[in-house]
Amino acid sequence: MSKYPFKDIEATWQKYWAENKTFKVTEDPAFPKDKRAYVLDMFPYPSGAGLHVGHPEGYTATDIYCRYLRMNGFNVLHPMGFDSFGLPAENYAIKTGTHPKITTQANIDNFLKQIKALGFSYDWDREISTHTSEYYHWTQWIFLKLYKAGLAYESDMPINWCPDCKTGLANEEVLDGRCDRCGHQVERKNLRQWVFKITEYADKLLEDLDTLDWPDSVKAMQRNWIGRSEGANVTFMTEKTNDPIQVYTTRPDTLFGATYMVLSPEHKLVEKITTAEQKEAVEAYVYQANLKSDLERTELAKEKTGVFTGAYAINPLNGEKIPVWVADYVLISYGSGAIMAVPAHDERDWEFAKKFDLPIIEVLKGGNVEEEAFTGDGPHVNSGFLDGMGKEEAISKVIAWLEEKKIGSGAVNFKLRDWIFSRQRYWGEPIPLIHCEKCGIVPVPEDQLPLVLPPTDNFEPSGTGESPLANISDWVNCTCPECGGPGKRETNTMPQWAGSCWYFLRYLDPKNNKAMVSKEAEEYWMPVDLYVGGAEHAVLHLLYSRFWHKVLFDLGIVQTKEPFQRLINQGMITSFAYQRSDKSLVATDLVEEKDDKFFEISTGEELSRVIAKMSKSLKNVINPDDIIRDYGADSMRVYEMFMGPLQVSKPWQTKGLVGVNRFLNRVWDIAEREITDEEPSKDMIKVLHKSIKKITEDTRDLEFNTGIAQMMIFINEAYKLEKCYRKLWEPFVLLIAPYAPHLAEEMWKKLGHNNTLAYESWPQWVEELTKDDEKEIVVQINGKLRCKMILPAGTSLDDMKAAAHAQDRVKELIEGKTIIKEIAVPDKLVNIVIR
Ligand code: ANZ
Ligand code: ZN
Ligand code: ZN
Repeated sequence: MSKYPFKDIEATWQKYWAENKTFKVTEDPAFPKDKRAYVLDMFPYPSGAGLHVGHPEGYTATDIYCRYLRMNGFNVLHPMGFDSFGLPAENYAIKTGTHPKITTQANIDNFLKQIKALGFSYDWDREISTHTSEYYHWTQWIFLKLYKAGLAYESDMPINWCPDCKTGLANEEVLDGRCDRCGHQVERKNLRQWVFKITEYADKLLEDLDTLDWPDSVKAMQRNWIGRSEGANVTFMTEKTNDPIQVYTTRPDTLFGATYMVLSPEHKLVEKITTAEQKEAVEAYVYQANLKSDLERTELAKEKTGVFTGAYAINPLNGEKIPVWVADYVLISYGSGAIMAVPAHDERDWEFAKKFDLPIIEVLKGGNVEEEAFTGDGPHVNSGFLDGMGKEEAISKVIAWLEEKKIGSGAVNFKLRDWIFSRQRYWGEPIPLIHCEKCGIVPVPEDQLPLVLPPTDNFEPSGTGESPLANISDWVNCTCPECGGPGKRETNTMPQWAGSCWYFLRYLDPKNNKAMVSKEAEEYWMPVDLYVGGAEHAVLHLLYSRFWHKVLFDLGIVQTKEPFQRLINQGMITSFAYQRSDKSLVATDLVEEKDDKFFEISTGEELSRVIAKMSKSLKNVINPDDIIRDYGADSMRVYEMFMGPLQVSKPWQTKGLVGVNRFLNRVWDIAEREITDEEPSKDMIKVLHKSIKKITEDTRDLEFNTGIAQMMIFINEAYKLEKCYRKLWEPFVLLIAPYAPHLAEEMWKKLGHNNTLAYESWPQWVEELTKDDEKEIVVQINGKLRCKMILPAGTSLDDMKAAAHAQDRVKELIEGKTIIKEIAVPDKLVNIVIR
């Protein structure tokens, strides 16, 4: 069979689409609101490694959907751009001295070449890159809007700090307590920071999740991250110094079981209440705790540590004197940074009490608190006026009691922390603020934006906790816009999240230099109807962008409360890896396959095949460029969609890719046959209508793998015909077009059309023609007609007999009789012979 000329075909059509701007889209008022669609991909960070196979997965899915929508009369916005500020480019600059602007542009060019080679139907006139001043002009403008709304503040906060890289790190840049760049242990360091009050939006961010068509798992992750809990603040007094210690508890009903208290090592009272004898031990402990990350400190599995302060506090409920400890499992950043410990009913407290031999008092019945903490519900005991009550009742009773006595009150707490927004780095948006000795902090006037990132070859961080921008004194020293006196620019930059918080708005009106987006464009397209991307963005990007959007909404700048109406997470494309019996992995190139078994070449050991992430060390990384070169973009597209449902993770199998390529070759083979206007057989018409129905529904529902399976069924039948029937082929070419657009355009041309098929009408099916024929079957017993039944034409003989036995009349007549013989005639009758 001929290998179809995908190289020529793909190059030709990519050129055609680009030259004719086939996918350029405008805000055409002729399309009513329900015929407009905004379909968005998570834009890539243009890394030096280029595109990996995960990118085309989501991008192909949205592309198929967009092409399908266009053919169904929709005006479709489908843009692409680059998230191009960020750490790797700056690291590379420090290592090689190449300016990040140069590496970033080179990487973008490479990504563009790769993305364009896949034939996606983006409107390239709307391309954006977040590192360009035309773009970050508006990132800075939004920052000022948030600042002026009182949502940005300066604060000295302990943050993750790598002493080796001399920079602050975001939480997501710390892995297992170590620096993601150099592996050095991360410390906590107080640094001056710009912080956003995302916590002011905690309630809205939580409530509006209910309005979104998002995967439940992502919603659950956002809910957990926001972490709303209800409980009470309770004040304990220290015994000698008479200082109030406020604690936050979700279980005020367990107050009678509080046998000790814990202050976080950073708590303000630690120094004050610690006794002279305990001073040295406490100071040493506090110093050690400072070196650990929050994650290390709170991990359940970690051995608990702590020291006694020597001080006592009084339980306000029963007047008992309880010891006050310092322990790092209590975080300063949550609640009030102090807890009442109830070892009988809290796991962490239980472990701590066991280790330090502190009393465990049961206050709810139901478990064995000597063995483990009981966290369930049950009647209260040892609890005075709460005895006998269940959890909920006891909680409200005790809160009422605390409120009456003015020693506590009901309280709501969030896990969500304010968002540390500044970075001590070069390759990011400058924060447009000026420090003036006279006027304080002064925003850069809007008409002076963009505040351009100054060029420099000195990217090395200073080590003082300042960004490299602090070294550029020409830039730092400026005039205060308010008083005209000397001012100093803010030298921290924004984190990578800034640009991606709002990029979907810029696509709507990318060249506007008067506003971030015109009201008309925003009203025309928003919200995003479908957003597809990886699950790793469940909290950070998707939470940050919802926050900015809500602020912009409250300021009247945008008109939708939520940016992304529907979200789909694509599954990860994994790979196979090979495992020895001791579970160690063998690189793919050291393995041979014999009779579906796998062996390590050097030792002959049989290996088991397992699923693993693609990785350089396992030599199982697939490069999209190689696939496109050897099999073509259409094969790559169809294969990635055929691997399985979009949302699940699935292993790459080159065998499967070859199979898809063979399928497209067969399609081409049919297209090369003599085209005829003769009427196809009735059976083929039926196959066609069934296919139109199935492929339409599956494409609409983003169930591309089963849609492709139906195309294969159709091609199996069409392949048996000698000619290419126009009546069958025109609709089929349109059906496959979203999936294999280059091939389809070429076949459309062969059918005599001289225009792109991108805006042809999607084929329609006739319901009648999708139904199987039905036959009336006669059922006889001993040759005598007893009843009739309707079955699909071509029902197998066994199924016909079974259907006959299911008839009530037959059951009745053969009861207690012996069946001698059963005869079935296809599509006609069943005769049961009994005695
Ligand atoms: C007493 C108690 C008894 C608690 C009990 C739980 C069970 P969530 O539900 O996650 O919001 N806590 C409070 N502040 C803390 C801090 N800064 N660091 C570490 N732990 C802290 O957690 C609230 C519970 O976590 C609080 O309720 C408190 O322990 C602890 F049977 O108080 B509880
Ligand atoms: Zn480091
Ligand atoms: Zn001033």
